[in-house]
Amino acid sequence: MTVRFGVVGCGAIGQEHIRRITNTLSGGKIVAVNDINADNAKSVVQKLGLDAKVYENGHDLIHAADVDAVLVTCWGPAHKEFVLSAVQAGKYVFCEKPLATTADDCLEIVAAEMKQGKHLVQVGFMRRFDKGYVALKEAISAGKIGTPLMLHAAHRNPTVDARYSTDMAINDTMIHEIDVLHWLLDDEYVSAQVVYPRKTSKAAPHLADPQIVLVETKKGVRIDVEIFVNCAYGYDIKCEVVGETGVAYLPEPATVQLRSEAALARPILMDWKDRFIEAYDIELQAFINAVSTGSRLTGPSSWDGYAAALTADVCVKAQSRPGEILPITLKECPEFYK
Ligand code: NAD
Ligand code: ISE
Repeated sequence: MTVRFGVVGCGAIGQEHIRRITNTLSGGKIVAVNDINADNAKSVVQKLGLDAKVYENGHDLIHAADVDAVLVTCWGPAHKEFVLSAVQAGKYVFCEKPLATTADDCLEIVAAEMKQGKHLVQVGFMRRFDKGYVALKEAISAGKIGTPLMLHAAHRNPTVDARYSTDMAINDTMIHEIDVLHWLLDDEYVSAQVVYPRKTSKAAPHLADPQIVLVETKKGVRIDVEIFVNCAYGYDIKCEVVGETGVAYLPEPATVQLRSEAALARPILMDWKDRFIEAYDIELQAFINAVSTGSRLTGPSSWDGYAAALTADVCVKAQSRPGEILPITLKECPEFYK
């Protein structure tokens, strides 16, 4: 069965996903698009030569009889409205991160999904599908470094636009680490603390950059995450797990090593679109495969969306109380999501 997609939000990542479903992946087709800015939706249809209907209203798109699954790629604050509407209509939905901007809104989605009695939601935390993180998890689970004790991570963007605010370092950027690191360690977070190093002169006056978030897990692993979104030199993602008998590193992306002009060099990617291109393909292909065969979705669930949102809420609170350690208390995970 071909999965017929309706897309809400045709901006940067919406267009990326539309392109990959249309040109790269198998088993999916874009049949409907919507954007609050109708010109965006129309121009995507034209630009990509889609045979898709443009809807003025996202809810009409969700309820269209020929839409099997909804791709929510509009801006974060509108995610809840469309995910909830899709779930209530009994439709599958792939939602870009964050699932919703507050933990309570995520719980509303969780409740609606459990009421349907079926797993309908996958959240776009694509790093769980990245081959590097998968290999790292396998190495840790196989005991190659013994019991994990510490984890050092960095999330560096070359630059951000003027609208990027201090809290976005957590709920837009570090939210990827929040999701992937506890999955990697098979653990849960119990506390968070934020400290601020010297500020880069490249950041806008309103933005604290870089930041360091220190998190502790239930098993006692200490995690430090550096978020540096005006690092200037590239899009660089680091993860190093220190165990009792060894250290495991997230592999670097495969770029060509050059010996030239008296230097040994390897290029560094500049854009998230390129850094995780394969992971985006794999996560969406997994979604399409599950929907078309009616099997259970394998990607991050709405519960994972809730866990990330709650953790992000605490980290954002910790930003305004530098140095203070704040508790992270998740609700008990329902059997439905285990
Ligand atoms: P963007 O600003 O480029 O695009 C957002 C689009 O949504 C715009 O075209 C806007 O007009 C539209 N929109 C806003 N409100 C809407 C509404 N109520 N109804 C319909 N359309 C609406 O942003 P983006 O970079 O594409 O980000 C979109 C989402 O994807 C965000 O939640 C972001 O966090 C996420 N994202 C995820 C990744 C990742 O690595 N997984 C990368 C980038 C963005
Ligand atoms: C963006 O929304 C993403 O999700 C990228 O992966 C992240 O690196 C960037 O900081 C965010 O703004």
